[in-house]
Amino acid sequence: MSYAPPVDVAAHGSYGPGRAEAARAAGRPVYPFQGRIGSPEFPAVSGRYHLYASWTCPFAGRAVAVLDLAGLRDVVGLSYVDDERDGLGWAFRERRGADPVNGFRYLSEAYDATEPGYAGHYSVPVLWDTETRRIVSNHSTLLTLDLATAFADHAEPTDPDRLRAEVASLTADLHAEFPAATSAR
Ligand SMILES: N[C@@H](CCC(=O)N[C@@H](CS)C(=O)NCC(=O)O)C(=O)O
Repeated sequence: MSYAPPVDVAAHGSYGPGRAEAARAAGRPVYPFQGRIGSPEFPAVSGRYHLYASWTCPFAGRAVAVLDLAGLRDVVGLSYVDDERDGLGWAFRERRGADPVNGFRYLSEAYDATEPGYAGHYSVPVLWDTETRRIVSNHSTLLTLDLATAFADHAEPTDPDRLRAEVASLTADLHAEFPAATSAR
């Protein structure tokens, strides 16, 4: 496993809106990969798919929350890109760990593997198919919906009390961390 080099904005610039704008200018969806789990191309098979997420992205966080709530941690893989990026986009570094599936150093490699020469936006979350070695979806709404519904045969039965202690502990930590935000209640 290898890591991307440190963020280098001086060399690569910032990750700006340019790639998303290029997609729009080309009349292409900004989130163009929209395969559906449960379709003939992407059947809901345990162990076949991997979610690339980011600690910093609320859309990715929502997909990760669904993995937990649906009891899919052993069904769909999960790893995280680094929290920061330069003009080369999301990357795998020591802070959040290497890419355990493909050994990519940059998430752009997943996009290029799916569509050589891909000129659009490099976003997270990304749902990757380990069998066809391509992105199923980078459309957060659709992929999150599929995670919530398509693996029903594999999901743990929902137990509303299962996460209650963890939620209480996290809530207590958040109140301690942000007393001003919660004291008005
Ligand atoms: N609306 C998007 C949400 C995904 C998104 O906006 N991801 C952001 C992070 S929250 C991203 O990866 N942006 C590229 C970047 O900042 O490098 C979707 O439907 O997938």
